[in-house]
Amino acid sequence: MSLIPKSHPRAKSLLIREKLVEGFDNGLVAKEGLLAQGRGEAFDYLLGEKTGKAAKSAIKAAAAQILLAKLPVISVNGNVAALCPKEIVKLAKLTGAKVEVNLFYSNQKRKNNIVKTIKKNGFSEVLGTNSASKTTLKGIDSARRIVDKNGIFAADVVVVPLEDGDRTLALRKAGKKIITFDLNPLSRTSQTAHITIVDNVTRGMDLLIKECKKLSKKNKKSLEKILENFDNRKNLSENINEIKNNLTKRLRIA
Ligand code: PTJ
Repeated sequence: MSLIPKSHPRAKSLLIREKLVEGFDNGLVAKEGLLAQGRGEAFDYLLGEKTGKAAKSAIKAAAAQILLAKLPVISVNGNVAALCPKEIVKLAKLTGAKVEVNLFYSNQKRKNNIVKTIKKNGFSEVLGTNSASKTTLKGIDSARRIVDKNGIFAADVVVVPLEDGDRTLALRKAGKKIITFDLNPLSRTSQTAHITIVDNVTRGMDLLIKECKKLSKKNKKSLEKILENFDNRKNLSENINEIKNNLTKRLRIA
């Protein structure tokens, strides 16, 4: 049972933190994943712990991009498996995307635990643990270079929540469209991806599912139009303005 009172002004953030700790205790999350969450929390605090206008427009572009994809793949790491396994499965089922486990701090046991979690949430074919279909992505030194040749390697669109800059760049160089969730609009991943959703993955993933449902009724041309009108650099600077405005507002109230 959670020790966090519902009345706590930042209960939501503390509950997300609990999910991560639980994920660590259950062998899903790397120790470093707890630190990554701390970094994310700091940016979320600056954003006002809400999904801003810029994030909503990135979510719309991401939905259009996924719906236009021939072979979309969602890359899952320890933090994502702990924070939103249900949503990953929902998104994959809705859009026909594949799901692949890909870890920075690679560890077979943790990979198996993550696969089990995704399966328990209703998705049976999780890629990333079959050594027969393993291949290597050029331009990365970390364990993230090992990918499935029928998954990330073959994908035209890859969703990489909470990613590192090296793989984002390598995937981009390999000709794939990259969508990421990253609360830090200044990170290398945020700057390198084609579409960066500057939002907590725990809020944004649900909104992405809703947007995919909504846009699935649109034709190809209107989806392409949404993408034409989206500029990631501009969107990142809008996110920074939202942070600035939020901080100015808070200072005025104090
Ligand atoms: O499970 P593994 O081995 O693949 O490891 C995964 C982590 C997350 C530990 C690894 O990818 C890592 O070291 O990530 P970073 O570079 O510390 O964090 C990536 C980005 O995610 C940072 O810019 C954080 O601000 C951001 N972030 C952290 N938590 C969230 C987040 N973005 C959205 N939602 C979050 N909940």
